[in-house]
Amino acid sequence: MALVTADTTPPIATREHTVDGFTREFLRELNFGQGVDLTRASVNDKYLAMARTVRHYLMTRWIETLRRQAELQAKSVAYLSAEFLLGRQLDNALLASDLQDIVREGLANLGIDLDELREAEVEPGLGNGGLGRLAACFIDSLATMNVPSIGYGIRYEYGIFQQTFVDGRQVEKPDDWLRLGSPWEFPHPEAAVTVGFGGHVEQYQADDGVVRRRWVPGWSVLGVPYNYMVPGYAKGRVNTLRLWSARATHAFDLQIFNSGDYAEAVRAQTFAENISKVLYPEDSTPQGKELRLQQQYFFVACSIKDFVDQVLPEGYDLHRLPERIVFQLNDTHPVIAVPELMRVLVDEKGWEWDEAWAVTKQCFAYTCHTLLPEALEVWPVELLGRLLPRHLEIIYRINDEFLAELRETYPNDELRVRRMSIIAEYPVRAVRMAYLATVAATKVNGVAELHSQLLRDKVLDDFAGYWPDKFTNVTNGVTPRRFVKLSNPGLSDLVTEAIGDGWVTDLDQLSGLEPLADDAEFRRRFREVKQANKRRITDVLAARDGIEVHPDTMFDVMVKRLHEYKRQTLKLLHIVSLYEKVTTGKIRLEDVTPRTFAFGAKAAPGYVLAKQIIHLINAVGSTINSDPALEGRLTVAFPANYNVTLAETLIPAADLSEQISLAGKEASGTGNMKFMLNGALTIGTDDGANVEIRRLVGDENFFLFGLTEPQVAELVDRGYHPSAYYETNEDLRHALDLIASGAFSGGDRAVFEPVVSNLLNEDRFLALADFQAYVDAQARVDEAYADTEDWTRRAVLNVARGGFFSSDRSMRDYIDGIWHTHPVPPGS
Ligand code: HBZ
Repeated sequence: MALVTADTTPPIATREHTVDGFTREFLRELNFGQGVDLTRASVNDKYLAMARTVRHYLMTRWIETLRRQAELQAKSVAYLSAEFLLGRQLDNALLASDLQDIVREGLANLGIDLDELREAEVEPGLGNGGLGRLAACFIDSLATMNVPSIGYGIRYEYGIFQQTFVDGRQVEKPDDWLRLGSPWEFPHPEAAVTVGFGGHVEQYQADDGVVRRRWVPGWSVLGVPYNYMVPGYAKGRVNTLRLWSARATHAFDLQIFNSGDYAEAVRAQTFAENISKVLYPEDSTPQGKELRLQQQYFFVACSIKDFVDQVLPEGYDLHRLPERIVFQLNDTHPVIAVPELMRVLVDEKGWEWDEAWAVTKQCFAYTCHTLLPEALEVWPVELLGRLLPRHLEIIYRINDEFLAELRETYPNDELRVRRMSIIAEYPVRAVRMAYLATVAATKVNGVAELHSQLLRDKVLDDFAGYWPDKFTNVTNGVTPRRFVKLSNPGLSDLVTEAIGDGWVTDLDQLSGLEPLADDAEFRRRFREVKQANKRRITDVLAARDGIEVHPDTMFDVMVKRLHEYKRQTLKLLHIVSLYEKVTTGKIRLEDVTPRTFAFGAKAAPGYVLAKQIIHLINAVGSTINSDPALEGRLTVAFPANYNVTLAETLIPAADLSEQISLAGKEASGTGNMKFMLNGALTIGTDDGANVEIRRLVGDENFFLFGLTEPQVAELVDRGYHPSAYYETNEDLRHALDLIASGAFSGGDRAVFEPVVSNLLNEDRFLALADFQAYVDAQARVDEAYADTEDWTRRAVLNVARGGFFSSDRSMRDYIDGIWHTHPVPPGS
């Protein structure tokens, strides 16, 4: 990007920060941008015009940020992520530009309700879950903290699928999020870059007489950058998120056009554009795999080229690259960036291998987000070699040199050397992307203390033994702007009234609330806020899903992707057991704490068992919800299509946060942090960041249950037999029998047989083993909830002690321990 220097800086147009100023700009956008007048404008017209007006107000800061960065060339972070689960943009932009009141008033003067326009925004769902949302929180924090950074990812034309329920079963619909236009993006087709695929590698004699190798791609595509503003809170930087969209290259078209086959040329275009067409909601279909690797290479190749050719000043000495950039790899999805940078340096710039490797290995850091062996990416050599032949060669060489180095350290341990090979030999020869990332990175981090420990001790233990200093932890965090300030205005105002507004950018200040936990008046107002949030979600669920819930019940919420390891079935078994006991008169309805059991969960479309579990939750829900005796006492609410927007109203209404994964399986969790910061108490296992939540909030304010990770390991070693729990636990048996009897499927015993038999015979994640402990913990929840004042006190303490979980703190940890970058405010 060519940017002018300070001396020749032309003035940047500024906007008048007043109601009149806004109104003028808005009407101008409506008339000249949308081509309509106010009387004929649709809601979408008004939304688009308003969004464009609001972004104008951020423009000065954005341009200024870019100008300063071009001038100073400060070290930056490039956050490489295949997913950015942004959520709606408008509220965040209003907050960042301090326009909330002005816009509301300006629109109201024109007879327009801001809230109606807010509802018109379709959220960009460019991510699956925690990993993608984390990336969005991190770029928010980096901008707010004035850290020079750029996010690089993919502009999927279709984001995470829209979930609907048909007779209780999940049915996926394409997420056509761009249909009504996207006012937040800035396309730059003129800055498109070309990315090659396939072809072969050839040897040639370079001008200096040296024999070199180079890649001759078989086909190529264009990557068109779309820039998004990432506005920091208050007066911070406006950083950039650059998402790449794939187009056919002209050369590609032309070749086929020249052959006279028009239809083929159009097909080729579609073929190229397929690359950024859709976000993979899973990774289980083999024919989908190749496209996924194409996506991965596409966006990292575009990003590296962009950084080297466009962001760096002309003539920049790439030997100094590590002084200027660190590429943070968000899981293994962008790891192909490592051989790509090597290829650029060695093949394109003509560097010696050693020289290139020395620089490359200073430029990357790697974050791992999983512990599940099946989630660790491996790419068959056959596929990688076909799509990226030169990269495969480079990976082989990296591996050869790495193994040679290992053999020097472990001359008598060939087994260990082979275990650590980047290339797996079984079941097919394949590249282990996590190993490649670990070999190349300066640092490897897990996302919560326990996770990082287990990475060191189990998943990457050989590597941790070899490079003990490479491994570190950065516990995840969430942005308090979106997940408290914006999503919970009632709580925000109460907190600000009590301790001032410094907490929004310094979340540790929440500790100032601690004494107020003992203040009856503060507790009363805190409860009032929670109650108002419950009424708000009650209205949303009625309007959005036709679900009726009762705001005066305990809101017990479990929202996350549907996975066996997360154990939605455990919560379901508790509900079924309660239902069974109430309907058979074993317990009296009056003795049951009135609860709303809320679920939100999407299942990967190919994950059969997960989809059956969704069906079962809906079936149990419809039975319970249609029993008039239970009205207002027990309700199951499972709104379809849980997404960031729904999270923003559901989480602030929660009393109880369900974080019940099998210990040792959830890397961190970030929903758990959002609930805590919104004053919910957690029922949870000793897993992921729950461990740190419990330590901070105190044992007495956390409902812990279940096996610990070492106990799980031991039980599995001994041989786990779920049916033994069924046989010895009467409540569990009754619950499972009730499901198996067809009570929730109109008498049809076959429908949920696979779920029941999986639990009885397999139960990979030990739900039955933890059932009784979970039920006991729920009894402690009931008892605690009965004491309203004390419950509120604990809820306040959750907020007061949650400051650690700000993504600003996570960013501080990355900066200090991994990136070594420095803040640069836009106007400094
Ligand atoms: O990343 C999640 C972890 O499960 C969760 O514990 C953690 O808090 C969060 C942030 O660190 N992992 C994911 O969300 N993973 C994915 O979404 C994913 C997407 C595509 C894949 C593999 C995983 O190919």
